[in-house]
Amino acid sequence: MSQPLTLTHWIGGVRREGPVARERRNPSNLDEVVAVAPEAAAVLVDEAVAAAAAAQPAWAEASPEARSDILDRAGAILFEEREAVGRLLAREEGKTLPEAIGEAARAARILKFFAGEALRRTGMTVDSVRPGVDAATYRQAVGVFGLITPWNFPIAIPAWKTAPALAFGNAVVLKPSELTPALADVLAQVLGRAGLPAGVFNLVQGAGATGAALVGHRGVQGVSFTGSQATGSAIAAETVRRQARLQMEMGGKNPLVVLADADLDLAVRCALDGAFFASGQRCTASSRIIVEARIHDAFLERLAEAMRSLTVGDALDPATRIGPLASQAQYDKVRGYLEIAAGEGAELLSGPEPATTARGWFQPPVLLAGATGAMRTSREEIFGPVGSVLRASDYDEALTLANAGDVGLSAGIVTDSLSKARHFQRHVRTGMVMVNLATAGVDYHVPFGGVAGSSYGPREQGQAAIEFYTQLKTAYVAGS
Ligand code: UN1
Repeated sequence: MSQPLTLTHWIGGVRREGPVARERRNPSNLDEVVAVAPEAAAVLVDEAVAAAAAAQPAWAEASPEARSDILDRAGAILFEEREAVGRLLAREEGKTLPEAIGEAARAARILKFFAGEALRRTGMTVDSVRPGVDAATYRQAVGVFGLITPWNFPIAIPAWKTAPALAFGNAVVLKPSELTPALADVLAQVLGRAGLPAGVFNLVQGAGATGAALVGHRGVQGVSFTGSQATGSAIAAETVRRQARLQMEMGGKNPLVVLADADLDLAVRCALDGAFFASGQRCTASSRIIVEARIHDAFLERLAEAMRSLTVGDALDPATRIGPLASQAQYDKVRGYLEIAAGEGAELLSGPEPATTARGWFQPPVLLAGATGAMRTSREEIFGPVGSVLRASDYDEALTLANAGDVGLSAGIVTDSLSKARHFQRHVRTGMVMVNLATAGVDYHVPFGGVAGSSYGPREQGQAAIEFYTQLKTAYVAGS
């Protein structure tokens, strides 16, 4: 067992302590304290925003090459140290070690991708309708961004919001989830070691009140948030009131459609990955598995059998395929939904009991067989290793079921039919669609986001990130 980390805020390049100490325990072993983090009061948020505002103009005026080099170095450092960072991530959040190392590597690659994007802050020239006049657009930095990030991707999501903000000349104040302070601290350290000027990136640790102080701060020109719909609504009200930019991602209820002509082994792999890996704690998780009636029973049997072979246990144990849930709140929520499912008439098929005696938030994977679209567990995000299995008489009904509900992040279809795959791709109501792939596990260099209640504002990641993190200026020049 390692010694607990004593964490701080980072303001203006300096470690700052805070009065409240919050313990974060390892969800695989509640006897282990991973980190102790402070809580930023509003006055510290003020200081962080002031530090960001002071540092931002020089950062925006720096050569894009300087911004690119720093992000590239940060990516290289993080990639080099991905195993140690992944270990810490597994202990702090509960992802299995390969998943955790994968996330650290992904965060590194995001930093490197945006190192390239820093050199591509392009505009366009337009023929003015007036002779003798040139018209052009420029992209400029916006100012200070407040970033509010969740615990389920504790370094990848902070990286994918921070990297484009910095690449395009903005400064950042990050408020990570209070459940994963140590991974946010890793990002702060890596950026500092890469040579980021003091104040360009600031970190305030804390829970909801710290986030609210940041979102409501008049010195913050834009807010990017990933988390729950309830918090998202409150953030939207506040940012619209003071006309700040806003980008939000608030989860999904993602369907994976399995058609009768599917390669069933592939379909089982997609369903296992989508529904259960990362303990189902992904906004892109396949929480609704919609199966064509002709193969429903055969598929369910194979899926249940494969699920029973997934070892549930300590995130650091190499045999583990499903780590713990991240917290007691998450555990209680998932258990509550399992009771609701039983009450609504679903049949609960459970995976193996945990292969450990340690105290942790272990939840075996569960399939909810005989689920219908009307059940709460088919409509509400559970955020745990739980997959509802719904029967559809044919493709058309499967598509109708897939499109039910008021969110639309990711969707998948497993089929050998090109025409049905193409139809699904065009008609499913989501921001991301996967053919013969799981709904979760996205690339780091293409746009990410959903429709309806899943997302708000411009897309995150890839080349689309420039929309949110820059503002356009249109210039007219008359000459002779
Ligand atoms: C993925 O599926 O690879 O919070 C990423 C989440 C998403 C990220 C999912 N914003 O789960």
